Amino acid sequence: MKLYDGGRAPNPRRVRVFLGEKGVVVPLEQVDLGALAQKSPAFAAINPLQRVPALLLDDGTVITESIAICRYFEALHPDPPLFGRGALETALVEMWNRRLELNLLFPVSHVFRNTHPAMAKMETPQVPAWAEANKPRIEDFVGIFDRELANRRFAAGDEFSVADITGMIAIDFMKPAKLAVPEACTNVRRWHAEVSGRPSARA
Ligand SMILES: N[C@@H](CCC(=O)N[C@@H](CS)C(=O)NCC(=O)O)C(=O)O
Repeated sequence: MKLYDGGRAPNPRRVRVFLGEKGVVVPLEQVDLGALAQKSPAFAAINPLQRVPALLLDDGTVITESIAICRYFEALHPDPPLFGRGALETALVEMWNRRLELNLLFPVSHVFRNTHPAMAKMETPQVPAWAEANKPRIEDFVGIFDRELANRRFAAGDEFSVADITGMIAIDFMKPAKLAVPEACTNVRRWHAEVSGRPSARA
């Protein structure tokens, strides 16, 4: 088994943090995104979408999509449960993970990819107007999330879950995208400080 990793990029980090929470060690192979190694014929043969992370199993099966990879390890190593326990908790974790992906991680990624000069070769064409269009959406969602966090410790409830990993990484990714959590969003700030203080977050 081998995990194709991408250094500081947010999606591979989601998987590394998840593995850290599980205490599972998987051999990593770095794909140098800066050198566009993801576009090489060798890596495109592994993932035709030319994105990381990608998990190569011993029988040659390749799993891509960060959450699909996390689900694979969740099934192999159920403790601690990071996708929830029981029908309701599982649904709420799924809901919040999806909300944090669609309304935070992806929009922040759109801002970064469409404005940062280093992304010009990956995001073709860069559309600065699309970055601008996403900024108010991010601010709106951070406000909604802040109000939600007034009533609970973690993104989906009282237990840490994969939704916290997605959310924490999305907030971290705001920095290179030149975005910031408003000062007034004290619940998001409290939650982010707690989640990013976990040892797994160093991944
Ligand atoms: N939906 C995929 C997204 C993967 C993705 O976009 N990975 C980025 C790094 S965070 C990448 O490989 N980018 C390379 C490129 O855009 O050429 C997932 O959840 O894993």
